[in-house]
Amino acid sequence: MDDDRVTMLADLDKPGMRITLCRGGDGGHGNAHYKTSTNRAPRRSDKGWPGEERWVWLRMKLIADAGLVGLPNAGKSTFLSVVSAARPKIADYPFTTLHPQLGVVRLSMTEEFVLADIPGLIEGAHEGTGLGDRFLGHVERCAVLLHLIDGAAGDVVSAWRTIRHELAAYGGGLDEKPEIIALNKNDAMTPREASARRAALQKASGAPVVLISAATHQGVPELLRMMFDVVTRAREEARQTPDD
Ligand SMILES: Nc1nc2c(ncn2[C@@H]2O[C@H](COP(=O)(O)OP(=O)(O)OP(=O)(O)O)[C@@H](O)[C@H]2O)c(=O)[nH]1
Ligand SMILES: [Mg+2]
Repeated sequence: MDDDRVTMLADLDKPGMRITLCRGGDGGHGNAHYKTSTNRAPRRSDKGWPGEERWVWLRMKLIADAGLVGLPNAGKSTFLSVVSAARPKIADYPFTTLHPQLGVVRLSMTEEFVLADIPGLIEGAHEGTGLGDRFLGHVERCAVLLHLIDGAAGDVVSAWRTIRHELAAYGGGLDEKPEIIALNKNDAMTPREASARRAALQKASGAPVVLISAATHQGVPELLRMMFDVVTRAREEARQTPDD
């Protein structure tokens, strides 16, 4: 970004991309440059001219294939720790995760994708409540969002709506990204609670809801397969769209 923090100068989103932001100066010529057969010890030298200077703002966006979103305590970091070798901090209080974390999910020898875990969002995050929404930039480049909902924490529909609202308020196309909704902590719900909450969520979202338990791994392999399918499709589309 330019000094105004609004104008984008470049988006370096592919490996190896380069841009020139400032031209270097000219070091000038030393006296050896002016040496001739008749003037073998010239007194002349030139100073050259200075290089360009400017202020720019660098903003990092993690490049992950899939991103985890949800309220604090939904089990995002637990999920990441179960499906990858990443070892994020996990605890039963909100805002355990303070920084985004990446993990590589390996489904087979040839199938893998990168998953990003970000701090939890709460209502008003787009206005700075909680840790705010500044970490959402790290899931802007994801092909799919996994929206985790704590099934054991009461009103699952309002939990889902709160996050959807924050995604929309953040902008950046986050609310148009493919979303997979997973109701987590199945092990902590009675079967009756689980099916009622799942049905309510499906009705509210108009989309299928996967029932999982990050703790017992129940439903997790199937969910990873669903995520990988979306990632694969996005990769194929990216390959077919030539860069301009
Ligand atoms: N019973 C049960 N507990 C779970 C499950 N998944 C996570 N938990 C617990 O839920 C609590 C929160 O888990 P985290 O993974 O830290 O949640 P988070 O979404 O990363 O939370 P923040 O980083 O604060 O946004 C921890 O005590 C976990 O042990 C699950 O499937 N079943
Ligand atoms: Mg966490």
